[in-house]
Amino acid sequence: PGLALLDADVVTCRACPRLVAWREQVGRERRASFRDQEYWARPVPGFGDARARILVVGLAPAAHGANRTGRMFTGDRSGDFLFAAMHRVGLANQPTSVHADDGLRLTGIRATAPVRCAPPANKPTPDERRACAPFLAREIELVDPTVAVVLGAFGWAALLETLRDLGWDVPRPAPRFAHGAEVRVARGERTLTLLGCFHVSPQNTFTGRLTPAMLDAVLLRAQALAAD
Ligand code: DU
Ligand code: SF4
Repeated sequence: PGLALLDADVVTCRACPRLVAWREQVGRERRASFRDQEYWARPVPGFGDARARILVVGLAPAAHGANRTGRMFTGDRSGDFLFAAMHRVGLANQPTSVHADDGLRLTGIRATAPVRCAPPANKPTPDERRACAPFLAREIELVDPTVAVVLGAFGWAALLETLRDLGWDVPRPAPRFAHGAEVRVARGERTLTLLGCFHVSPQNTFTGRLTPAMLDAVLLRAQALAAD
């Protein structure tokens, strides 16, 4: 029930004028290329296991990926790369992710983003990041993961800031993002381990900066930590 309420609040949000305009403009302009489909063009909620031990934190919906399909990481090459890896390590029931009703189910893992609307050039402003942060905070409180796989420096900084706001003992200055970085924070008895990973965007995967083996290794490490 908590997550359903969160999702309802996310998908109706219009707090960022620039992003509301952009997500709807992209939808209008590109709807013709995807004639048979509804273009989502709204904020995108988290997707996957409500009781996930592992939370994947990206950046924001892609204009023609999640902004089109309405499901996080779904419908573009970033999602193809990510969900194929989840399937290889046993966290997803199928390797492909085409549209929001394709039967994909995640077990033990959930995908989300610190900004829920597609931003121009994949670059949200600091104000937009701060406006959207309460949704990530609520998702963390509801799901209560023990591991966060963080795809890229933007998500890394946004997640650490949100965790600090939630009372986790995030060091100052905040730890820097790196592929392979592993940072453990605590709040009372609870711990959360952040694992840094290059983003699954084509600019990283086409160039070999992030290979399937590298992503598999991060997910396997996340599973090992989650099993502790
Ligand atoms: O109604 P539903 O979205 O299929 O979710 C039913 C149930 O399955 C809920 O507890 C979330 C969970 N789930 C999941 O584990 N993995 C998914 O990818 C989607 C839903
Ligand atoms: Fe609302 Fe977040 Fe979208 Fe801004 S980015 S309009 S806060 S859902």
